[in-house]
Amino acid sequence: MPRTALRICPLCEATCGLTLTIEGTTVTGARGDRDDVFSRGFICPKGAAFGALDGDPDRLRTPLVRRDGRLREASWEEAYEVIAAAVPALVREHGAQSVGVVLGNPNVHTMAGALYPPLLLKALGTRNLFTASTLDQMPKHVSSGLLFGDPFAIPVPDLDRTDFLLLLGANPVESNGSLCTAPDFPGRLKALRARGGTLVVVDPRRTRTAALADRHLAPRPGSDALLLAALAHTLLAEGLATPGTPGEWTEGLGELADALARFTPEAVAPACDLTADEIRSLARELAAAPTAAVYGRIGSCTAEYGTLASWLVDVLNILTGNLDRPGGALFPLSATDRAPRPARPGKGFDLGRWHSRVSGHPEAKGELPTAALAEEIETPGVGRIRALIAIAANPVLSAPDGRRLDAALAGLDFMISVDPYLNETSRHAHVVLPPPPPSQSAHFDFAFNAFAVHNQARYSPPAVPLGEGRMDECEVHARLILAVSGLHGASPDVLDDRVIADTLAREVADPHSPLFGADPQREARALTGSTGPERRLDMMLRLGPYDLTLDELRKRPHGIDLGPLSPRLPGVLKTRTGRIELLPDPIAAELPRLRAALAERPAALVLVGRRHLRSNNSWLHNVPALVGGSNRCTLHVHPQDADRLGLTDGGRARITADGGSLEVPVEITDAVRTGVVSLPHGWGHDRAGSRLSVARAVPGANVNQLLDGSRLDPLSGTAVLNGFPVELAPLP
Ligand SMILES: Nc1nc2c(c(=O)[nH]1)N[C@H]1C(S)=C(S)[C@@H](COP(=O)(O)OP(=O)(O)OC[C@H]3O[C@@H](n4cnc5c(=O)[nH]c(N)nc54)[C@H](O)[C@@H]3O)O[C@H]1N2
Ligand SMILES: Nc1nc2c(c(=O)[nH]1)N[C@H]1C(S)=C(S)[C@@H](COP(=O)(O)OP(=O)(O)OC[C@H]3O[C@@H](n4cnc5c(=O)[nH]c(N)nc54)[C@H](O)[C@@H]3O)O[C@H]1N2
Ligand code: SF4
Ligand SMILES: [Mo]
Repeated sequence: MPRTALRICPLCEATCGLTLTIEGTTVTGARGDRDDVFSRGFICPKGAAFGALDGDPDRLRTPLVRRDGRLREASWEEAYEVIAAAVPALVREHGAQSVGVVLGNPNVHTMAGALYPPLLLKALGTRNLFTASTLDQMPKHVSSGLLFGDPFAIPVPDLDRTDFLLLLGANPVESNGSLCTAPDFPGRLKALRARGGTLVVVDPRRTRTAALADRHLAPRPGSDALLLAALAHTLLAEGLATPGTPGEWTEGLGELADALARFTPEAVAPACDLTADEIRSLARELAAAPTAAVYGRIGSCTAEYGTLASWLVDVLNILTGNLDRPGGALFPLSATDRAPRPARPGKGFDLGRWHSRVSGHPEAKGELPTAALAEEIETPGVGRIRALIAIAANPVLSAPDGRRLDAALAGLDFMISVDPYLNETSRHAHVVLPPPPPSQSAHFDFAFNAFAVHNQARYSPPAVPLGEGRMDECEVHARLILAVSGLHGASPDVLDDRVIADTLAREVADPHSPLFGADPQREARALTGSTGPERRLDMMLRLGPYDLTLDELRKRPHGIDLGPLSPRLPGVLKTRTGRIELLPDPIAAELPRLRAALAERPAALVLVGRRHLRSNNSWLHNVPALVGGSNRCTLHVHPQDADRLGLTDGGRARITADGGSLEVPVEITDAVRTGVVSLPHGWGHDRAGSRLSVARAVPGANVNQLLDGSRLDPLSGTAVLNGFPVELAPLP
C-alpha cells in the first residue's frame, strides 16, 4: 500500500511543502501540500520530479576512495581513515591555510549545510573559504553589512501587501524567487496586480516575469546602479524623499544628495539606454505609491557595480519611507533567529580584514572570491592551497574559467567532495562522501526562513528511513570534522553536545536571554530530538523569538504560521553608531568609479544569463523529466543582431570573451533586447570521468568558460556573470 509523507522541497528558495507518495522505500510521486501554512499546495515541475531525482540511479550509494589513481567504492570507515591520515598531516606540514573549503548552493537547502560548516571552518582554522555567495548574493550581504551592521539583515519585499513592486534583475516566474522566499511567487505577483498594485520589471530580457508586469524596462545590462542612482537623485532633487520612521534611525541623509548629484536622469540615460523621462516618471510613481518595495537580484548583483546597486535598492526603500513598514521592505524574523535584544550599538561590519594571497582580494563576510580559487591552488608559495574540501559545490561549472579550475583541482595533493554525484568537480576528489537522497533526510529551512515574506516554521522528519549503508548528511559532516581535527573515531554527538553546552553557557549568562539565570545542564537535558542536529534545532527554537519547541513543530506537520512581517527597527541594527549608516565610507569610495562609467562607451554586444523553470544551476540535468523541450542550452539572439552578424535560427555560432570561446546553437528571439545575448549556466557536462548518464547525452556548453575570473565587483569579490562583452560569429 502506498503511503504519504510530508517533505519541504529542498530544490529552490521557495521551500514548498510537498506530499510525497511512497511505495516501500521509493518515492513514486510528489504533489503540493494543500494544508501547508506557507505554500498552500503550490508546486513546480522540479518539486513534482522529486521522486525521479531522489531515485536517480546515478546517485552514489557508497563513499569513493582514490586508489592507484582511480576512484573505487569504499566503506565509510575506510573513507574517513584516508581523510584522517591525510588532512591533519598536511596541516602539520604546511599550515592551516593549505586547506581550502568550497561551500556550494545546496548547503542552504540542507540541515547539515547550516549546522556543520561553521564547525568545520573553526576546526581547520583556514581563511581560504570560497562559496557560491561570491557568484551570487555577496553584494547584498556587503550592502546590508554596511547599512545595518549585519550582513544577514536583508529586507525582503512585503509581496503580499505592497502596492508597488520595482523588481530588477530577477525572474521569479522561472527561479521562484531568491532572497525573497515566497512559494508561488508568480501567484503572488498576479495577486498584487489583482488588488490594484503595480509591478515594474527591469530586465534586458522580456522574461515571463516581465510579461506579468504593468511596465517592462529593458535597459542595457550592467546599468542598474546608474538607473537606481538616478531614481534616488530624482527623489532628492524633487523633494520626494520622505524617509518617515526609518529616517529617524538614519545617519548620512544630508550627505546623500551631494554624493548622487552627478547621477541625473539625463546623465545616466545614455548608459542605461532609457530616456530621462522614463527614469523620472518611475521615480515619481515610486514616491507616489502608498507603499512600495524595490527588489534587485541576480541580474543586479552579479554585475560590475553589484554592491552599489544592492545598496541603492535599500537607499530607495529608505528614501521612500518604505523600509521596515508593512507593504514596503521588511526584515523577517525567523523561528531560529535569536530572540530580539534591546537596541544598542553593535560591532559594525568590516571589509578586507584579510586579503587573498595571490591577487590581494579583500575578504568579505569571511570569504574570498570563488573566481580566485584556481590561482590560490596553482600559484606556488607559502599558504598555497594543497587540499580542498568541497561540500555541495560544482565550481568547475558554476565559477569562471572552469577549464583552469579543472586543471588546478587535478593538481591538488588531496581533495574531498561531499556530493551525491560524481560530476565535473567531484571527479577530482580523493574521497567522495555521498549524502543520502533527500527523502531520507530531515529538513528545516535555517537559511530561507530568514528571507521569507511571511514568518512561519515547518519541520520535515525523514520521509523514508535511512537506506542500508547510508549515512545521514549531518553525520557525514560531523565525522568529516572529527577526521580533519585528529578526532577520527569519536562520536559525532561530541560536536553537537559541545555546541549546545557552549551556547547554553552564554545564554544563561545573558540578562536579555529567555534563559538568563537558568541551569545550563538542566536546559540541555530538557532538549528533545533523537539526533544531535534535532537537539540543536530544538535549542535554537527555544532560544528564538517565538518560544517554540521541536515537539510543537512535530505536532503541526503542515507548519506553524508566525504572522506577517512586522517592523524591527532599531533592534536589527548592529552598526557601531546603532543607526542606519546610509553613506558608508566603502560605498562613498566606490561612487567615483560609477561616475566614471557615465563617460564609458558601452560594448556593442554583452552577455547575460537566464534560468529555466526545470533547471537548477548545474545539477538537475540528469533527471530526464527536467531536461529537453525549451530547457536547452541555446544562445538567445535578437533578430536585428542575428541579421547584422549573419546568424540563423538553429544554426551555430562561436562566442568569444576574456576567458575563451564556445560553440553554441543559436535561437533567434526578440525576448532579448538588441546588443544582448543570453546563455544559461550550469551546462557543459562533457568531461570524462563523471557519472551523469542523462546529462552527458545533452551536455550543453559552459557559459562560465567565457570568463577568466578577473571581472569582479570589487567590494564584494563577486564575479561579474552578467553584462560582460562578447564577440559573436556564425559557424558553418
Ligand atoms: N554564469 C553564471 N554562473 C552562475 C550563476 C549564473 O546566474 N550565471 N549563478 C550562480 C549562483 S546564483 C549559484 S548559487 C551558483 C551555484 O553553484 P554551486 O554552488 O556550485 O551549486 P550547483 O551548481 O547547484 O551544484 C551543487 C552541487 O551540490 C550537489 N548536491 C546536490 N544536493 C546535495 C545535497 O543534498 N548535499 C550535498 N552535499 N551535495 C548536494 C550537486 O550534486 C552539485 O555537485 O552558480 C553560480 N554560477
Ligand atoms: N528554475 C531555477 N530556479 C532557480 C535556480 C535555477 O538555476 N533554476 N537557481 C536558484 C538560485 S541559486 C538563485 S540565486 C535564484 C536566482 O533567481 P533570480 O535572481 O530570479 O535569477 P534569474 O532567473 O537568473 O534572473 C536574473 C534576471 O536578470 C536579468 N539580467 C541580467 N543582467 C541584468 C542587468 O544588468 N540588469 C537587470 N536589471 N537585469 C539583468 C536576466 O535577464 C534574468 O532574467 O534562482 C534560484 N532558483
Ligand atoms: S518552487 Fe522550488 S521549492 Fe517549490 S516545488 Fe518548485 S523547486 Fe520545489
Ligand atoms: Mo544562487
